[in-house]
Formats: sequence, C-alpha cells, structure tokens
Amino acid sequence: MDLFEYRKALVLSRYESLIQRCNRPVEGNGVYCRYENPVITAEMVPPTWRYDFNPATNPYFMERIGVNATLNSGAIKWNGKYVLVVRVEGADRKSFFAVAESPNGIDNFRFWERPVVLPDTEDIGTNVYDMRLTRHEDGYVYGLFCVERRDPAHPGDLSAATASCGIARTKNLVDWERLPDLKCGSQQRNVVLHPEFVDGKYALYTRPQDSFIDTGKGGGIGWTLIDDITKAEITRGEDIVDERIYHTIKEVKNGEGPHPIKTPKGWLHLAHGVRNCASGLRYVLYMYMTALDEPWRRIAAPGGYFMAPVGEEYTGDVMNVLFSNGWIADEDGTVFIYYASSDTRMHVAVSTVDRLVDYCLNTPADGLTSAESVKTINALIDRNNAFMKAGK
Ligand code: M1P
Repeated sequence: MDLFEYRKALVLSRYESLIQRCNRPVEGNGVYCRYENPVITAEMVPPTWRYDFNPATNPYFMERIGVNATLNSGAIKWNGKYVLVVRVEGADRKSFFAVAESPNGIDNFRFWERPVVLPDTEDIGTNVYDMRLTRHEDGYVYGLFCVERRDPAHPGDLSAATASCGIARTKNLVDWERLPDLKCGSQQRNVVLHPEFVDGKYALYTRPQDSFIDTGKGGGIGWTLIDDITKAEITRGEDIVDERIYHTIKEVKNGEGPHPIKTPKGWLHLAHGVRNCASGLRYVLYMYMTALDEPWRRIAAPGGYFMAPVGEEYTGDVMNVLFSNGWIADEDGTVFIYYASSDTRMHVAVSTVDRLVDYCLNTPADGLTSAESVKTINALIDRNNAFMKAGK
C-alpha cells in the first residue's frame, strides 16, 4: 500500500472508531450523571472537511485545513434525533456552526455533510459563535449567537473587538435566514430567546456588557421584551433577572445558557458563572428557577455551582472553563445537558426534570458569608441527628 492509501485508511478508521465509540455513565452526586467520553471532539469533524482526497494533489495525505476545537453547542431534538449546532473553531481561530446528530444523545454524534452557511448582515462579522437554539411558538427555530467585529473606536489596537447578538432563523436547520443583529446601547453576548411570547412579545435573556470582555456596569443576566424580532431592538431597558454578587461563583460575570425548560413548578435555568482566582477566570455552571407565569421573576437560587470542571475538563485552550448553551428535555423527562470543557470539547451529563427541580428547590441558597455556610451545614446535621435518633 502506498503512503497516500495507508494514511487515508488510518485517518478514516480512527475517525470511525471515535464516532462509533460507546459512552458510559459515571455515577455522580445523584443530581446528574456525567458520561465517560466527550461527545464531540475536533477529531470527529469529517475528514472530507480537512483532507484533500486526491492523491495527485495530496500525495502525502496531509491535513490541509486544521480544526482546533469543538465547543459551545446549541441543542435541539429534531426528527427524533439529538442534534447539536456545534461551534467548530478552525486552526485559523475562526468559529463557524455545524450540525451533528446522534440517535441516543450520548454517543455516535456524526456531523451533517457540510457546515452551516450562515448569511451575513451588511456589517460583516469577523467571528460568530455560541448559538442558542429556540423552537419558538411562532413556528421558527431561532439561533441567537455572538458576532464579533473589530472595534472601530480603537483602530490602533488589534485585539479590540465588539460583541453583538446575531439572529438567524430556520425551518430545517440547513437554510438560515439572517435577521438584523439586536440593536441596543451596550455590547451583548449570551443572549437567549425565550420559547414563548410574553404579553404578545418576543422575550430575551440578555447579558449587557461595557466592553468585549468586561461586563462592567452590566449587573448580570437581563430580561427584555422585543416588539419585532425581524428588527430586534431593546427599547424598554433590561431588568436584571439573576444578578452578579460579591464572593460568589458569579462575581465577575454570568450568562444565560440554553433557553429555560418549562416545568409545572417553574422555568428551569442553566447559566454560567465566572469568578477570578490566582490562575485566572474560573467558569462553572449553575442553575436557578423563575416563575411559570413570570419568567423574569426568580423563585429559586441554589447556592454554589451545579457543575465545575473535573479531570481532563480542567485543561484545554482556555483552562478551568465549563460552558453550556444547549440542553434537551425529552418527553419522558430525561434532560441531556451538553457542555464544553475548557473551550475545547463537548460532553454530556444526564439528569431528569424532576431531579433538577428538586435540586433547585431544595439546595440551600448561598448565605454569602462563611458563618452562614456553617449555620446551614449545622442545621442539616441537626435534622439528620433528630431523624436518626427517632430510629427511622
Ligand atoms: O472562554 C470562556 C468563555 O468566554 C466567553 O463567555 P463570557 O462572555 O461569559 O465571558 C465566551 O467567549 C465563550 O464562548 C467562552 O467559552
């Protein structure tokens, strides 16, 4: 076998074995189960996107287009399949979207034939990423994402950028109609469309920020109503739904994850919180709940993080990061939580709506001081002692 054929066979067999690898649950804390293997990695991007398969033009079967990472993915159940709109980041640092589907939500994710061709607006974006998918009651599936452009206010600074909320919609996940970006007075990232009309209007979870990285005066996860999604503009201001708080896991910034899941007891929210430490920013996932009839009113705020990096999740392009912008609630109540670790690869953890509601309603809130944390633990010990003394 010549070198070309040898390398081609090797690349294809590695790719297939990764795609077809079975995944197993790892028992955890009773709230959710992580799965052993990442569900999507850069090596699972189709070889036809990366290699030239013509021996005349690629005699060494070399990779021509590198992929750096597969991360922050939107998620949706689609024709009975578990579908992710993956942020694929090339070796050239540009991110784009690509659809991958699995028959069971935990393994065998395979990309569709081509990446998404996303139409641009007149003001061309340099980079797009982190799509949140919402099957809205108006009949469309919306994708809201971050659009990054060079900041014209700092022409001499090659790192200065702006973040805006891009909006696209589709009925088949292949053909996307691009709508104008969200107009507002600040930069925005992590904007999410609520799945239902509220007072006849589109509703958004927002994340106002003063600059590309720093949220500055932005107080946390916001909420606003939009008259017309085809010309989306924040005209009513943003009410803070879930605020940043000193010495918590969301002290530096936070951001809504996927759109919330509706349950009989309220809306379940998944978000990320960021704090600073000696090794840099630490991103963890946390949850909260809002009222069924007032999705902007928080009714439960379990203290601390819901998930934080473990093992290999700590390492990657941006260390110490868990980030989620996609989950799927199945008809039987199973919830597939898709999350990326360290801006590098995608994982899944599985729970149920009942467990997540129980977690939100029964996890003590953050008492905000060491003394309050100790009081909360002692109260639990007292209840346990009383229960055990009663011989139950
Ligand atoms: O690198 C961690 C994350 O940083 C950003 O999130 P946030 O706007 O909350 O800081 C995003 O760039 C996200 O894509 C990235 O995973």
